[in-house]
Amino acid sequence: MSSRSNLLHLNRFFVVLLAFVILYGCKTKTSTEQTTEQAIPLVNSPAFNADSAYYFIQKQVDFGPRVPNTAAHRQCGDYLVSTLKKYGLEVTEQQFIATTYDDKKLNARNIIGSFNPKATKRILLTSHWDSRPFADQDSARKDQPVLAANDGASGVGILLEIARSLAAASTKPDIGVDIIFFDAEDWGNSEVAKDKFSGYCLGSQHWAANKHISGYTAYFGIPLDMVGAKGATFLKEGYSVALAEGVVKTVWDIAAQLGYNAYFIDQNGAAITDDHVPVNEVAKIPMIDIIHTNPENASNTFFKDWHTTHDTMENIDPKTLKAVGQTVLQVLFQEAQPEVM
Ligand code: AHN
Ligand code: ZN
Repeated sequence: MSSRSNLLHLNRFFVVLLAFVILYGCKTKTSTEQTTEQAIPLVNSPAFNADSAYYFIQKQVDFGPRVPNTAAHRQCGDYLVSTLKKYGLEVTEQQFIATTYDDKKLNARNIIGSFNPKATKRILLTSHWDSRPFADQDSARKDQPVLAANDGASGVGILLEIARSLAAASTKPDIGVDIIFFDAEDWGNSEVAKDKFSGYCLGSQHWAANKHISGYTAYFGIPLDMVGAKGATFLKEGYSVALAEGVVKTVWDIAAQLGYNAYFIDQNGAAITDDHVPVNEVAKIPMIDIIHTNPENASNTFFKDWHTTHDTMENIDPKTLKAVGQTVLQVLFQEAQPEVM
């Protein structure tokens, strides 16, 4: 070997050594960052009362299916308005006529309750409160309405309990919270309806185009959809990850820190057309969906009794309500903290 090639080899040795030092340096830095991240302290938040949330679900189900243009729907809507008022939230009712994919006109009502209405930093929490008019996934009674204990009432029940618990908190979080119960979410039909939402999400589409306060915005938003089934799994929903990945990470990290990682699965799931999509696209508010979906190889996309007459109270598990309710409550109290840089 010539002395010139020896020199080259020596150079190469130093290049490799340098690369190793840099890589090792970076790796150490990464693991330090991860350690710091896990150490973000959870601030005190009230204990979420899952039995109370369960009671709020039962109350809705007791009206019967809350199908638009029925007495049960009107009565349940009135109950939601009076309950939000009872807990001191400022309530706005947004009445509108929704046109369904099969050209029916619905007397629809979005119900909005605001906690701390003057605060500038606001979090938007939503659920749909209507029941599906037809149990098309049922093996037998396909034209019956759905009782919608999970697909509707569960999210509303958790949000009513969050309203109650904000009102009762000894130290109120210094943040604004808007709870919207969207109407007419579930009159969809992905086989027949030709529009981009397959007939779903009529209330959220209306609100996104006609916000209850002009110029309204929020730091971010979260709908809760089918959040009460036993053993529910919440995968990271596709549109949420595409449109608001940082919010997904915040929420799933907090859930994991609270010990709810068996519910909030660290895995990407299907993209679901839901109330967060119009709010993201039209109202331009980053919004993620907490929705029960199963891994792609499972036999159902959603919970077992989805859009059947078996979507009843028997499937509602207070343990699931606790995991979701405590996580969302913790998110609110975390966001109320002043930023530490
Ligand atoms: C679709 O099936 C396309 N979206 C489901 C939205 C939904 C229905 N959420 C509750 N029920
Ligand atoms: Zn549904």
